[in-house]
Amino acid sequence: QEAHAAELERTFIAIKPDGVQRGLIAEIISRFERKGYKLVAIKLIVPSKEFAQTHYHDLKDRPFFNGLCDFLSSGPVLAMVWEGEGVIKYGRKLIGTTDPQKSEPGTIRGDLAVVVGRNIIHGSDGPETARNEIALWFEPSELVSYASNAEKWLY
Ligand code: FUP
Repeated sequence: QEAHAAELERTFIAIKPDGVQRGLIAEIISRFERKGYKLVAIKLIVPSKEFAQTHYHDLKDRPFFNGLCDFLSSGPVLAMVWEGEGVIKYGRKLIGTTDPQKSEPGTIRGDLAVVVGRNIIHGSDGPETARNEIALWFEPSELVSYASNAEKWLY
């Protein structure tokens, strides 16, 4: 089958400061890569608190909002865009549920995290969120389109 890269879905994935500090970058990237998803953007940045508040604006009325934004802006975050069929929903499956205690073994949070406030990774929860989060974290020029040899074996 011929792959049409432009039609493939994209999602925003971020390794939070706890995941970066714990040395889990390669482990997490590896899980998306081995699945067959394609990395199209990546950068390491320390977001400002204001930026964290924008990223998590949907949660602004929750009691943990302030602590969550302090935490996200407390150190380097590895921001990424991953591409592939079903990557938004399946990416969430790879990640596991919000609370690592409820995440199945085999998921990123299930295998690598213990509490909800330090759950090491973020992934967009739907197509509209994915679009908005990619636009918030990346300039269009930072998204790299390239042919991958694996695609003809994946699709
Ligand atoms: P998720 O989409 O799985 O990251 O979950 P949410 O968007 O609901 O929550 C975003 C982040 O808020 C979580 F990753 C961790 C934090 N959070 C808490 O600290 N306490 C809670 O009770 C729920 C979420």
